[in-house]
Amino acid sequence: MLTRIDHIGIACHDLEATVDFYRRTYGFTDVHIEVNEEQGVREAMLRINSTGDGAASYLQLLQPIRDDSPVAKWLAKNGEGVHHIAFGTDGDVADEAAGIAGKGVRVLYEEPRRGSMGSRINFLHPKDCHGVLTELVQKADERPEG
Ligand code: V0V
Ligand code: CO
Repeated sequence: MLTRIDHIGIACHDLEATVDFYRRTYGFTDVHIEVNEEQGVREAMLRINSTGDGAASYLQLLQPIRDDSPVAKWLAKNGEGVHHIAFGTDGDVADEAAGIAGKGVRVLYEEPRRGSMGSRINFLHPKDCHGVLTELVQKADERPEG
């Protein structure tokens, strides 16, 4: 089941400057930065709630590290802005993706790939989702029971 908005992905030209904007303007100071070579990005996850209920949500700021990466291509066409939304699963992301594929929506990867902070991710094609690139996320600590 999809149980939350895990994150909103935002494409930017300058990761440090954009992180600084969110820090100064809203006070989001819990920042995790990593490089994802496969996805062609350097990204910052800004935790935006700390209610302690385990249902954290994030902004994901994305700066391309290669000109041929999906985010570089998108930035060249659209400029900075919202690039994708990501739903969090409460179980295995592969099962979730298979269920959605069965409804006729294109899932981009045959197997889940590595996402931020040890998560497993997959994407749904924006043309099958009313123009929204949609990501499915299974957090590192959300392994299915058993
Ligand atoms: C492209 N299109 C989009 C879009 N990207 N529409 C909405 N939102 C987006 N982000 C539209 C585009 O305007 C075109 O529409 C059409 O899709 C084909 O686009 P294209 O520019 O020719 O690009 P493609 O087809 O080469 O690639 C598009 C896809 C690509 C979605 C297949 O971006 C992709 O593989 N994305 C998944 C990986 C990704 O985005 N990684 C970065 C985040 P018209 O003009 O034909 O109407 S990594 C991440 O989130 C991580 C690590 C994490 O969360 O942990
Ligand atoms: Co993402």
